[in-house]
Amino acid sequence: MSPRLFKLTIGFVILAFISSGQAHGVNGGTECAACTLLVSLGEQLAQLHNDTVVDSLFKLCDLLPSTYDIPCRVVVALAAPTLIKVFEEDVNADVACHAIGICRTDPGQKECRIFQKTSTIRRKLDHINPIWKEEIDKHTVKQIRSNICDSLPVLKALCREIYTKLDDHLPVQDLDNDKFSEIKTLRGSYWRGRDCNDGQADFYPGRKPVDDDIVEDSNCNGIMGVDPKSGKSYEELFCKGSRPMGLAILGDSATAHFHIPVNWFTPAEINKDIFKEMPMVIENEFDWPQVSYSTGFMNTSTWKTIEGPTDSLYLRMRQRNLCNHRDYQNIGVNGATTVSMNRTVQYSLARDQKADKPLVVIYSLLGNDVCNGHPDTIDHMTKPAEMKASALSSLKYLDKVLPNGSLVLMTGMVDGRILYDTLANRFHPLGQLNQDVRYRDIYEYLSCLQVSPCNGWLSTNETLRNITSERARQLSEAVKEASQSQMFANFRVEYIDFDFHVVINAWKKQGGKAWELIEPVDGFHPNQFAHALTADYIWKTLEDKFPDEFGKINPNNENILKIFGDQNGY
Ligand SMILES: *[C@@H]1O[C@H](CO)[C@@H](O)[C@H](O)[C@H]1NC(C)=O
Ligand SMILES: *[C@@H]1O[C@H](CO)[C@@H](O)[C@H](O)[C@H]1NC(C)=O
Ligand SMILES: *[C@@H]1O[C@H](CO)[C@@H](O)[C@H](O)[C@H]1NC(C)=O
Ligand SMILES: *[C@@H]1O[C@H](CO)[C@@H](O)[C@H](O)[C@H]1NC(C)=O
Ligand SMILES: *[C@@H]1O[C@H](CO)[C@@H](O)[C@H](O)[C@H]1NC(C)=O
Ligand SMILES: *[C@@H]1O[C@H](CO)[C@@H](O)[C@H](O)[C@H]1NC(C)=O
Ligand SMILES: [Ca+2]
Ligand SMILES: [Ca+2]
Ligand SMILES: [Ca+2]
Repeated sequence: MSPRLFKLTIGFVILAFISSGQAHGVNGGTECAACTLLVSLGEQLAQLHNDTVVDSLFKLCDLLPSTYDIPCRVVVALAAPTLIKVFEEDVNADVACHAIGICRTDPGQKECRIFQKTSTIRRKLDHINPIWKEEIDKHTVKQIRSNICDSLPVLKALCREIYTKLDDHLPVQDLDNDKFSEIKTLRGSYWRGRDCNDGQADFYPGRKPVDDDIVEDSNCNGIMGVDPKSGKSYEELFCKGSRPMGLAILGDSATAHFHIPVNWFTPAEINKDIFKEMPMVIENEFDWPQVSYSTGFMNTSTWKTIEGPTDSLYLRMRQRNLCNHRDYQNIGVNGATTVSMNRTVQYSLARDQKADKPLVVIYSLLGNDVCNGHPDTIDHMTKPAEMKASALSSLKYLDKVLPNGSLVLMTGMVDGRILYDTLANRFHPLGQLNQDVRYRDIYEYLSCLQVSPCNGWLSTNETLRNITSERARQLSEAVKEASQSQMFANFRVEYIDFDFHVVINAWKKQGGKAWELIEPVDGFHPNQFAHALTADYIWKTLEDKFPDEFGKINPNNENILKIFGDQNGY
């Protein structure tokens, strides 16, 4: 049984949340976590529906969208003989994944387990169901050993796209190479304003209008043509004096809005419908920038696997001036640090210093500089001097690409102690059915496998959590120093603290509880409700501190609305 099969199919989930680019752990690491998660899900489904584990897993595969059901069945078929053997007895997912060989105990490592030794779950004991027998026989004989990307045609296409083109965080489909796309996913219009002409590289959101957009809409804001009364172009009439500005954010998974649908991991809620959105979720790297606090613009009622209000900095800027329509870019990358921002991520920002409108750039790296999965986690945290130098390098780069009159806003890091404090003793979705897995258990398990997204904060060791927060505070200070260390020719730079307690307090005032603001599956990211509140918090901070930076409310908004309606949408 090839562990890579797991990694590429359902294991995507775990892989993405363990932040890209990090070590893959010990004792089977990521693949082991994915296997245990999946088998445990099968076990719980078996319990709910009086079924066997293998039957449940096959049925689960049948619920997946067509691209994934075949690889899923291959994986299950390969694992089935072992699973049937171990589930003839009362064992649990840990034991099963050890038996399959995906989880192991490497020399010098301690054994990692989520569950108690023996299962207390009551379900049918496994045996070979004749319905699956043929499929199981076929695959055990065949033994797929070659690279999964080459072995299944469906995955071949997917692998190519995801692994080669997405590495640079640019849209996968972009015919004119202007860094804007006509499609939604794969870093398309869910991430950056939709390209209104993908055959012309000088037509894209955010540029100053070509020939005042008399005949064509070159900046994709839906405003074009000539006012018959005055003979002036509408761009000149409605936008020219209004100080239009775009919004871009450089950041991490909190920026991109990482979200794993909780109903995928809630056995009682599993049905065909909730998996329909899986292709979209995977093509977006498990991120939801289209409803995020920075660049969100869509209503979550579009999907079944996310809920909560949408509010964003982009929407606020657009509301202030409709000329800003579609001028947004979300450059959030899961796992990004200050160092990777300077080395790679920032280069995917699209802005032409001469041809484009000024930009408000948010630079916000909330945690990965102190978060890693290493056992000696402190040694692997970014050092303050390194933080300052990288942040400063990024600012110098921005000075080469941002149009004059831009604004750069840098945020500090969050204090992640809030995570452990609010979640540790609560049940994780995986443990809700049998009340047997708490967040504390998940955190320890991921630490044990050395694949934790953040050993420092997701730790039972309070001293370590405190040390991590102290480092985060020093790193925030380093960013602040970088922001104040010199003047830049083309923008003003400002620093603000990112105080998540303000968001929590706003939520509590509405009668909510802190844990309700955290992503339930990963126990690590802010969720949709938190995003909407964050938009309000950051926007108010900006308006309060820099009241003159965003121009006045455009007095022509109503005229634009009247003549151009939804401005060609998104
Ligand atoms: C589970 O199914 C078996 C036969 O497949 C049946 O004998 C048993 O009564 C069922 N148990 C429940 C609780 O429905
Ligand atoms: C989102 O859609 C729901 C139902 O379609 C509607 O009630 C709600 O007002 C919408 N919210 C926004 C912000 O448009
Ligand atoms: C930032 O990135 C550039 C380009 O890769 C590199 O030359 C520079 O040394 C980096 N700065 C720091 C502080 O690492
Ligand atoms: C951790 O920090 C908190 C808040 O500053 C403090 O109350 C607590 O005593 C500290 N705990 C340890 C173990 O250092
Ligand atoms: C907690 O973490 C600190 C800092 O890494 C370490 O010195 C200490 O030994 C740890 N305590 C326990 C009980 O593991
Ligand atoms: C940017 O604009 C300001 C004021 O509009 C001007 O003083 C400054 O020289 C400009 N900077 C550059 C690099 O063009
Ligand atoms: Ca394009
Ligand atoms: Ca274009
Ligand atoms: Ca236009």
